[in-house]
Amino acid sequence: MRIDVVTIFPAYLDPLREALLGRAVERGLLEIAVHDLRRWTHDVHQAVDDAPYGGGPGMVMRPQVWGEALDEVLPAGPQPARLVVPTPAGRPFTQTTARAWADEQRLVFACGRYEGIDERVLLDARARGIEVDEVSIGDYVLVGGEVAVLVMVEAVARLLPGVLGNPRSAAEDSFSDGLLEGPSYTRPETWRELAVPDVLRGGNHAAIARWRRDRALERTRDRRPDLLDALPPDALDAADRAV
Ligand code: 6GU
Repeated sequence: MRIDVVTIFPAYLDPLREALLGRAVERGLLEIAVHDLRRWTHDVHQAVDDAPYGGGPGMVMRPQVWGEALDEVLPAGPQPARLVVPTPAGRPFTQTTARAWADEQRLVFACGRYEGIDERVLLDARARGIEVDEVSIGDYVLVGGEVAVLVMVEAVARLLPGVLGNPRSAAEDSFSDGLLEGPSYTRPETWRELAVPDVLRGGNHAAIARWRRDRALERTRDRRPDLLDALPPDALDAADRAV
């Protein structure tokens, strides 16, 4: 997969070169290019924003600059990229979104600052056949899209083949079965007088699976009852319902 990010703060995306993602880039599993939006300005002040039509607070990012940037960064032709625009006014980004994007060849992220990007930039991209997703990473407001891009790229990249050491980590994590993951333990058996649950130390794999499922159900009911309500009707069996 290739990922392009256009931003006025390229250094904000430096963490994409660290740790798991950095290793994925080094191993050629993922290609990341970060572009400074100001490259596509023409005036001495390298202005990227202007006052909003209709008045109001804040500034809007100018269409000409974004238009030229996307003309260059979005590949034209047979294998189109998906354009992602992070915004608190977007559709929710979820694990389902991450899984869908992990199948793409190319993702281009357009980071807005201020009050957002002139709407015509997105209309123009869509008119040229590009799929545009405006997405939010949660119900709070960030200063710009950069941190949201870090979140989304990490969520997508760990799903790419070979990025995680053990593919079961992605297959079995929270949300894969619609539930939150329960607690985990490692050695020592007792720490500060707290013991690891007995069932995890016995070798009864069916009992361990049942215990984990029960803890996941309890935790989901406590912290995210909305997830239980959203499960398909056949997701819980009689044993699950007894928890
Ligand atoms: Cl994707 N962008 C910004 N600027 N703020 C957000 C967000 C995105 N998601 C939640 N808040």
